[in-house]
Amino acid sequence: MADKKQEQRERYYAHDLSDGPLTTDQGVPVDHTDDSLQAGERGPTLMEDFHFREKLTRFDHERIPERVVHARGSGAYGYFQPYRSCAEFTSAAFLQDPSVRTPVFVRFSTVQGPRGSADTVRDVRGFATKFYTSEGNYDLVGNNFPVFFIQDGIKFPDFVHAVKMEPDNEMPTGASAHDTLWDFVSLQPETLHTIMWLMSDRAIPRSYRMMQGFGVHTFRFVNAQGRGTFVKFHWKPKLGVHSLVWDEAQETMGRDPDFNRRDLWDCIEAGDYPEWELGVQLVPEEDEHNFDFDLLDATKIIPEEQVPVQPIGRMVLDRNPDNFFAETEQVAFHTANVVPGIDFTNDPLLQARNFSYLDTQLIRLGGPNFAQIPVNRPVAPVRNNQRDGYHQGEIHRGKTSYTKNSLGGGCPAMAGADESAFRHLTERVDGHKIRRRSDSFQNHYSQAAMFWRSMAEWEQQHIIEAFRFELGKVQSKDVRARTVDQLSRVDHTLAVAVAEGIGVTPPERYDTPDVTPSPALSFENNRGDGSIATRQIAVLVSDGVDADQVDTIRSALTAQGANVEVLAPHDGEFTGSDGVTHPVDRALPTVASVLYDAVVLPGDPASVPRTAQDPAVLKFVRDAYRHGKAIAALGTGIDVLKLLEPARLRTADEHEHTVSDEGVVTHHPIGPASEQFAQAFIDAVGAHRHRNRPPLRR
Ligand code: HDD
Repeated sequence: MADKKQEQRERYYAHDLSDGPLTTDQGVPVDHTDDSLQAGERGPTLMEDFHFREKLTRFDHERIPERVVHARGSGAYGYFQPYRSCAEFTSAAFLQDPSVRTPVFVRFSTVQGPRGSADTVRDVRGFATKFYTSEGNYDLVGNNFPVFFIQDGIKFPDFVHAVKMEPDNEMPTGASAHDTLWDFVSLQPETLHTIMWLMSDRAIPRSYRMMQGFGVHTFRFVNAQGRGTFVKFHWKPKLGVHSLVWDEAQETMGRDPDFNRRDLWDCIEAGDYPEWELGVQLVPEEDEHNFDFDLLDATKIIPEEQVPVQPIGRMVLDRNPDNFFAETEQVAFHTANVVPGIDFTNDPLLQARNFSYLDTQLIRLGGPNFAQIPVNRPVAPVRNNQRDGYHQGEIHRGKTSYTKNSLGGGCPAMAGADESAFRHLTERVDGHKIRRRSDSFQNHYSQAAMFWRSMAEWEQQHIIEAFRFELGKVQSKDVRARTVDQLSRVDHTLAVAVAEGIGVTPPERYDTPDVTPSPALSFENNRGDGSIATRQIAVLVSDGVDADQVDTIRSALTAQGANVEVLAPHDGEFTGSDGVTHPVDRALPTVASVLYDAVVLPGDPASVPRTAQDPAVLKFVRDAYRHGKAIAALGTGIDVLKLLEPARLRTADEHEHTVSDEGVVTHHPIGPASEQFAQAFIDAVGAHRHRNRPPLRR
């Protein structure tokens, strides 16, 4: 459905290339673009070749500076629709009418790596949404973590210098496992809560479509009566929150550096539109000081158990951009892009952001007119006296560009009382000029400890392994020891486990905070509804496998919205046990287990399937097993599985039908997959990952 934003974009589409001949930038037709104009066949190129000069000049100027952080990202258009009116809390027009869809553009990103870095790095993910509302653009520039590394934006350059590639050798790319980051962390305890998130599997999302988003700061809603309410924004993905495992994430970087980008693009192309629910935590102004942390401190969450998240609407992304550079690269977000009904708080991180984003766009997009770039254009009319500057694309008519004027009839007029103008919340502010962090910002360990204690055992184990990986790559022994000492102030067991892995003397035991866990933080409580929609499932075949089994399991899975691909040693076709040929979707050498969520091993009615002799198949299945993915084996397909020698795993024998153990679902009888088997496998895929598998013997 075309919305206002789409109608606007279409007005800016370049001329159709099929509409006429190649031209210069001046519209002059060109009939030859392969040879430059030369004086004689082997002579020098002539200066007068304006086409040659224009073509080269334009090419030389194609690049713009990448974003100083969040350089790598992917975006999509869609819409937001509220469930009900939020008038009680905010006058924002896009949160009033459940029948109104507001167009959006969302850009997801990693933070540390440059534009060309891999997707599946351990990092925070940006989750920035531009709402093209009837009252102007509102940008919710969030992340997939609800907290940030620092409390005051004046530290942002320090933090970013520490986490980015080191300045002497520009390493590492897209990674935080290096000395300068951990040096910073070890000296700046306010980073610890967010560091716990960074070491958790939240930092390696399976898909942008399967991660939460957070506005992070406490913002303010303001209603028509001018009453303010503190608000925290949450995006919850419909498909649940799911992650990769670290080993898998690392291999994925090589197999498909565009893993998350491709996933987003392909799903939208296929009509599997990603969806999130917008929720809010609301705190009345009079309750501001009822918490044991400061609402203005961006290193803290309000536990959901304390203030529940109320769903207020949903967002669907249903259109890929037409041009990456024009749209995804040039989109300019800014925390200060707010609309009537949404306001700031004094969070010093937010205040700094309100300066930084406009400032960065001026250099990145080459001047002050970037709001005219189609992706940034509001659908609300723009009327003002801003003029000129680089890349002015509009022709402002008339003589007056100042307020007040009489020659222009006093236009543009100020918004009247009946028009919704932005009005800053009236708030009394009183204080001494002071450069000092408030005492209410000084508790850096409690919520780090709360996060740790809210994790399931396997999540804690992954966090320990992540710390060992990261700190194990830090060369400075002092930095390692200092970080472990900091961890010991969060949780002694954690600190000791990390210390043991990185050759550091276990730190002393401090009094650690006594905290109440927040179950809402664990993956265990964010799995979604167990749907397998859009999961990628591989069926490994070779000549001779039972094509009936392939068909029945494929139909059962696709009926649930999964994407099934038949993989064979070569592209083209495979011959089933019935002698009939069937299409292959992909050749095994072009893919890998890490690109799929689950794997199916059909059997060969005559013998052990030939897949059993293929090292690529064995690696595929071994990786799927190690990464906790659902595995289905039918008939003699079970023999392929057994080659891995999983310790203690139970599989169906010839007297049994379906057996499901830790996400490994086996079905003995020869013949098509039964409904019971298909359902057991669907449940296993829906559980996403099986964390308690016995290890492989080889
Ligand atoms: Fe930021 C980009 C999110 C703190 C300064 N930030 C940027 C993007 C996201 C965030 C998602 C990418 C937007 C896009 O896709 O174009 N940033 C956050 C969050 C923060 C945060 C959730 C903490 C709550 N940022 C932060 C601070 C500062 C900045 C404290 C500076 C004082 N951020 C920037 C920036 C960027 C940016 C330098 C780089 C490119 C851009 O703005 O457009 O201005």
